[in-house]
Amino acid sequence: MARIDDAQLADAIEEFERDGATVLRGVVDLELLDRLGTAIDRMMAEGTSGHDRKTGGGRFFGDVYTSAYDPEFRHFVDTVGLAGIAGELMRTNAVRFFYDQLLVKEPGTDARTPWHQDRSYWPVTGDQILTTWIPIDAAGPDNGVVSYVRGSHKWDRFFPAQSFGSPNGSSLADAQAENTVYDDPDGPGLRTLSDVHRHPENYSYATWEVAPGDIIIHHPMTVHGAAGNASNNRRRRAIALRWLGEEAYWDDTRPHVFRRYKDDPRFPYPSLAQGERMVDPAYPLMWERTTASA
Ligand SMILES: O=C(O)CCC(=O)C(=O)O
Repeated sequence: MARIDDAQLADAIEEFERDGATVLRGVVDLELLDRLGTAIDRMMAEGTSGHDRKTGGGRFFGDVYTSAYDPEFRHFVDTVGLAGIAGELMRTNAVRFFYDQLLVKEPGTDARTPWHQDRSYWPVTGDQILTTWIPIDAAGPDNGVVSYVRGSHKWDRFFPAQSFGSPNGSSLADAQAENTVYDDPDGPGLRTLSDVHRHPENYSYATWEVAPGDIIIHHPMTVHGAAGNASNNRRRRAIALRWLGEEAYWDDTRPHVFRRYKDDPRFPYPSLAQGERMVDPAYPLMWERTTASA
């Protein structure tokens, strides 16, 4: 497990449970991050994988499940040592790796990450699902760090998935012009994605300046989003690693982003029945609580 002292961990658990997001400083090895950064740059230069978009003056590049086919990404997932931290924050006894997502916002891109909840996109229910968002470059509000609506993981609301790839998801102006992005089925009112978007003053946000080595952690129901990268020269490369605890259950009743991988042998897909725990070779076990860590 990455090095973290007991006081730092206790503070992080308290903030995570109260706000739905927290930050940990200096927990990722910098050489490992450099190595990942080189792999990302190679992948972006090759242009043979990932999803590439040029929006505004800069590039928005991303990929999902990169670790399934690129050994450098797999090496990062296997050695970064964050599964134990995820286990402590989820208060679970076993942690499985769910998947990774690469999100690069180059200087000048106006590609906004719309406000959303992650669980809407996933075939999972349960409380023990967690994301570690790992910046490879220093990130802050000017180059598109992610912001979290404090306490939104406890709203008891479920917002259907919206397309990030459609034009109306690509910039704040587009989203405002085409309000389908933020049309909540519950209609107008407090605690909806559209209200967060239109009336940011109604909410409190957790937003951090982060440096390489830091990680941001968030709950699957926390409403979050990010601006484009408005800087001239500050890249924003980040990788999100998603983790599953014991209380995470397969839920194939709704549309979700993984269906597209079902018949593609390059990607893991589970053989789980509706409602089963996410215990499957597609989600390798990465950490188990021992008596010493209990
Ligand atoms: O990096 C971003 O812009 C968005 C990240 C995100 O939404 C996530 O990791 O769940």
